[in-house]
Amino acid sequence: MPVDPIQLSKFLSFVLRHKPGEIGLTLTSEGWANIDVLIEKANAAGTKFGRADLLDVVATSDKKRFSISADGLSIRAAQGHSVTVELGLPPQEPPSILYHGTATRFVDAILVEGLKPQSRQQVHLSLDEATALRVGKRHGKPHIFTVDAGGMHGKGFKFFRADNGVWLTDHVPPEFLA
Ligand code: HQG
Repeated sequence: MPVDPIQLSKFLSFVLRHKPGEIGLTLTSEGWANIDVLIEKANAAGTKFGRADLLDVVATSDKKRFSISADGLSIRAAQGHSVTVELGLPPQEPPSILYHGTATRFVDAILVEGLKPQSRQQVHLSLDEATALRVGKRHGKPHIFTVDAGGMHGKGFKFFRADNGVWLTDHVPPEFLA
């Protein structure tokens, strides 16, 4: 039976970001899974796909959600983890402005507490408003915050750029939000 790439992408996101143990998989501390082992464990757990299916999803993922290691043997999620991983990304100077899309019902709490990673490892920030709008719409009626990333960087906050261009930081205090 042909593999549905969207279903496979969701499955890969689930095991590589959140629940590797669900199929008996172990990630390295940097979040990598050996591709052959991943396929074997997934197939044993009832999700059937092959290497070509996986590489096709990696290549066609709209948000470039997955990265393949330099030696071609391993795969990891570029961002979005709830499991503890150390992606090993170098801190970088962010663009002066970044965006965060959320739902209007979260706005009051965010203005008090700032942006928190919630169930993920870090706060996710978008390069452009259109992307932030799409992210916000996943949660309900969207609201876009502008983040003074340049100001934060000037105060020593660290920023990281995931392989897919999403910007990550630990926490955005409310004074940097507009
Ligand atoms: C909100 C998707 C109340 C935050 C996207 C967000 C992204 C607060 C929600 C990536 C809060 C968490 C991540 C506070 C933050 N009080 N609510 N203090 N601080 N929030 O899904 O950023 O399709 O964990 O605004 O494209 O929406 O999965 O994070 O609404 O890049 O590849 O708590 O996931 O990519 O939601 O999305 P999420 P996110 P994928």
